[in-house]
Amino acid sequence: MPTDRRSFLGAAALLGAGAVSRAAQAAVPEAPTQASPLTQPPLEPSAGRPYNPVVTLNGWTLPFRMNNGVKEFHLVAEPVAREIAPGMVANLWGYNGQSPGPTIECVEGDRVRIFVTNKLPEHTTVHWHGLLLPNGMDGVGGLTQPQIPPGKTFVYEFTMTRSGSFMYHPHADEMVQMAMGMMGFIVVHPKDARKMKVDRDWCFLVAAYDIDPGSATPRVMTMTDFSLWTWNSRVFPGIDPLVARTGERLRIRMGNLTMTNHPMHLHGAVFEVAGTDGGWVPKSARWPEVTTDLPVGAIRAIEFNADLPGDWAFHCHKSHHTMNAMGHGVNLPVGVDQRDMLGKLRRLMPDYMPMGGAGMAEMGDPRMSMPLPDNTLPMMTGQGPYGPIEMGGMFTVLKVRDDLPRGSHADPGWYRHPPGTVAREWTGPLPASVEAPAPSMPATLDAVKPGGSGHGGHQH
Ligand SMILES: [Cu+2]
Repeated sequence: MPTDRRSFLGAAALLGAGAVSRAAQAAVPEAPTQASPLTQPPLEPSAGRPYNPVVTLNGWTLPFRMNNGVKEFHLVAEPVAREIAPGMVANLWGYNGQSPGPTIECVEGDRVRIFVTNKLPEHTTVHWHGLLLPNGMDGVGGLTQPQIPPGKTFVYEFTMTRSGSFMYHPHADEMVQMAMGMMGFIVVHPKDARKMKVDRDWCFLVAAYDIDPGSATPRVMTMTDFSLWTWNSRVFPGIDPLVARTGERLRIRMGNLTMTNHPMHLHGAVFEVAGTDGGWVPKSARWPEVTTDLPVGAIRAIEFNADLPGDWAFHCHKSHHTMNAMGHGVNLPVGVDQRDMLGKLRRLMPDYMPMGGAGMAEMGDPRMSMPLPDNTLPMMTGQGPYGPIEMGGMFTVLKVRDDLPRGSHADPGWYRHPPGTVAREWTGPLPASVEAPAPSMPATLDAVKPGGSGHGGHQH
């Protein structure tokens, strides 16, 4: 019987991404699902060549089974309920219980067979972004295969020809299916475990959702004005910290499936882009960075040494991407003294709370918290050891510690700064303010307007 199964699977694979018959269903591997939105411990390889497994930020890795030397995986495309951060759950589409789907992890040279069951209300496919594979396995609906109808299982089979960082997502009704959260990471480790070796290796995908406060389903037609900027479908303070031990070599692999770029900025370390979805970057072609742009539809794998202990911010540098559900139509009354209006407004709206006259920092203070609609998140939030962090969206903390147990991924809590090393109020004398000397340039300049009658050729 097992021989029959194996030979049938071989035949199914030769047919390409074809529907699996009922006889083959019996041989389809289990499709584990994940209930937790928290970062799961790395999945040590159960068979095949050894590797140092990745940690999927607020995610998990899909277990595989060996079948005659082929690594078999089973993805189930389905509607999921994803906790974006404590206090908000979104109705998304994903794989195996979560959005993003589980990370698929294997080794250069591995033969893989990936079963995809469609439990969505519409057809789908899976495209393996960045992998070099036979054209019929590329997962572009209509072009390289028929779409996978609801209720059907297709099988993809190919060889992982190169190591690196890749991703999977549908190539069928893409605008809807990616806006709903269908995506996952693929990590292919080098055959030689000594090559590109790091001590810790994280991965995540960047996605944007437009979910109205009080609702739970993304508006899939949105093109630019998203309300939630997520890493692995999580926002700060729901994004777990990245934990490392001083002296370790670290890698963070980031993929962008939003419709805009993200300048990713890391404090407390200098990194190099060591890989893209095109492969590893030769050492001679790298340069030092503290911010790197993560373009649309691309992956950047950054590497650095954790030299400095501390709690180091790691975030997108677009300040609107480190905010949660914003009302972009709100007028920010910086510089407006609202005190004299207060009496008049309170007569109309007894609960009216004037905010923003001195900036918006007070919105990060939980004592100033206003009632929010159900199932939404404060725009600026998070409490640190010294007060409100006033962030949201694409923000987390790299926690580097001298005393972290080797291999531990547990959150060590806030950094304890050595005495005398924290910025503090200056209580000594201050110099009297002096006026800067006036510039020596003439106060007025005679400007000559270009153009005029001599430029008859220009029509405006
Ligand atoms: Cu961004």
